[in-house]
Amino acid sequence: MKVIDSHTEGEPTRVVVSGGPALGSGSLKERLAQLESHHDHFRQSVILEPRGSDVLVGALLCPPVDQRCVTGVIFFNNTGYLGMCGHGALGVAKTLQYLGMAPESEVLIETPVGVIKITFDYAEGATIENVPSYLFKADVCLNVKGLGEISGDVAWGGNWFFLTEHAPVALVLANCQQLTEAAIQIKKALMEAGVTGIDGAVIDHIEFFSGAESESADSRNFVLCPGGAYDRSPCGTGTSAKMACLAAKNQLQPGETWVQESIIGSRFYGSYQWGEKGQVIPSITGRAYISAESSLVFESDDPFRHGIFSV
Ligand code: PYC
Repeated sequence: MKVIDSHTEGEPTRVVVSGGPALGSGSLKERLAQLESHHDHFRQSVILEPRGSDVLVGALLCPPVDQRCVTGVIFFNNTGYLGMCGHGALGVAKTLQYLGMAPESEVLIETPVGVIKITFDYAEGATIENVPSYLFKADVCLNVKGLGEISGDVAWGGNWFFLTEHAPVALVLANCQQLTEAAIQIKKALMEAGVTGIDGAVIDHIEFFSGAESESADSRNFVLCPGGAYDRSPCGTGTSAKMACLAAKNQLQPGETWVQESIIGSRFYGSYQWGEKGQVIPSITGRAYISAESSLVFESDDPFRHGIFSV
């Protein structure tokens, strides 16, 4: 199995270029379902230790249904599948460029939640135009163990987010453990209170915000991903969800730049245009770097060829 590893502003992506399972010719949503029900060991063996890690996001390239797209992409992580992944799409963009699969300065890729436009900007990396994003529930009040009463917004940015400024400690790397524990308690409180996204969708990303460390950024975030790892990048779908909230509250105008700083100090540059029905079309610019080009080997007598499972 051939893979290309990259990181986008610190967050790693592993693109499976060849050797993945055959998933038929259905829609990307159907192929994701096929992957999940019949080939989940593929995801586990690529992402889990000893070949991967909890931080890694995988991206399986497959033929697109929409012929305008250069490829289809299914994103996955240590616990399951992601409809969309912003840093991952920027990692895919860099990989396509590296492989010579992006001959134009603008290409489209197809994900299970929609088509993503990538624009290559050689100074700044690449820009993705994300799926339509929106604020779903504003000022949701929660009683959270260890935090007490807090409030935040529920928004869609390609994944479901709970966004809050009520972090228990400063958003610095040294506090990652406390931030992770607090985010897990928020996730539990959301479940207990029955707060969900549309159609009962689980809110599986928790995002804390504070002022930025750098004067030239607008905000700093800490994002807990569904598998329990925090995002080293400012999170593309999380920044999209944030801009959707700011737009709905008239705090960010269309075309205005929003500089989102991550917990490690890396940055995404975001902006949006209004889409249909009060939704926004976010654009996220960030840099990705290739870190490895390799073959994954699965020996038949390797007891951990499908990964090491934590209970
Ligand atoms: O950049 O959208 C993102 C993302 C989601 C999970 C990890 N990164």
